[in-house]
Amino acid sequence: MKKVEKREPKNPIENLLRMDRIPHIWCAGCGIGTVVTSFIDAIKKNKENLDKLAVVSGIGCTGRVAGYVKLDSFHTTHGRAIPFATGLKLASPDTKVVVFSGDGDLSGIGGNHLIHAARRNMDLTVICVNNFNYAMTGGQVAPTTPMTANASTAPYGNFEYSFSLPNLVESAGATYVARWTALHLRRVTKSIQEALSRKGFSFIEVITPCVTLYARRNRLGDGLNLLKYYYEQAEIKHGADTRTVDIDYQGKLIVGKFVDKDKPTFQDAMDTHFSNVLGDDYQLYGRINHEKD
Ligand SMILES: Cc1ncc(C[n+]2csc(CCOP(=O)(O)OP(=O)(O)O)c2C)c(N)n1
Ligand code: SF4
Ligand SMILES: [Mg+2]
Repeated sequence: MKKVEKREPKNPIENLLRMDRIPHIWCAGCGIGTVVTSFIDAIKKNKENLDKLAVVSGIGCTGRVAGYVKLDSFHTTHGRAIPFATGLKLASPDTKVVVFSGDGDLSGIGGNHLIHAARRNMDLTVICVNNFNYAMTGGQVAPTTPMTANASTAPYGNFEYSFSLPNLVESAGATYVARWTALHLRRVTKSIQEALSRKGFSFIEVITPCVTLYARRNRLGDGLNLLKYYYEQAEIKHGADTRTVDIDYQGKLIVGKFVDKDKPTFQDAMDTHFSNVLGDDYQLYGRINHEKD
């Protein structure tokens, strides 16, 4: 019988990918894979305990991430990644829960969940791939599509005001907010490392090429052209006021770490409140009484 030789991993992140699901569905030149590489790099650099890390995605091209990473992962329904992740966090308080999803999934159909998780300072890390459209379903206009940009449902250009996601989540209560592009891979990695080390609602927006729909429809060229645009137009401004970081069509991209502060999480606030009200009758969330001190 022919001896089957053990194959050496060809890619340094292969051991954290479900290789039986590869080839993936993403188009050549799509930026989602590069964000996945940054994420895996971050969990390796942080030496995260993989038994205590979970990834939750919604539906969309980005939503496929949960199916490709070899971690405890859940591919939920459209717009419901955050409520699923919230439930998971409450059921397993010592698990770090990462939501990895698209701009449409998180801020369109899932927008209400996004703002309420931020308001509660739920202890989650959210990685939002913003490609300015609903890519998976044919490039429809999204709450993030810049004014005047073309989309399949806006053939004469978008006339709606768009969300500035950093401003939205900061106003709602997020304690860590950063924005990068898919060109800033090491910065994305560092932000994910930081977010995983913080408690509270962390939000990292990554502006990412969608070559097949957004770029083609707007005649912006291929993935390389988009990276060139990011290179020329991105300006790093750490601590920038999130009211000043709106994105105009093909305009400047203000990127950086905008918010990094401490505030009790949902579970900490609940513990403090009920301990004050109920005293020793209250059992700390996820712990037994003698762990209180
Ligand atoms: C309840 C429901 N409504 C609509 C859809 C169709 N749908 C699937 S993905 C998607 C948009 C995804 O956009 P985004 O989150 O930006 O992800 P992308 O594909 O751009 O990465 C839509 C509208 C769905 N699957 N379920
Ligand atoms: S349609 Fe756009 S976002 Fe989806 S895989 Fe292709 S390039 Fe990426
Ligand atoms: Mg999208």
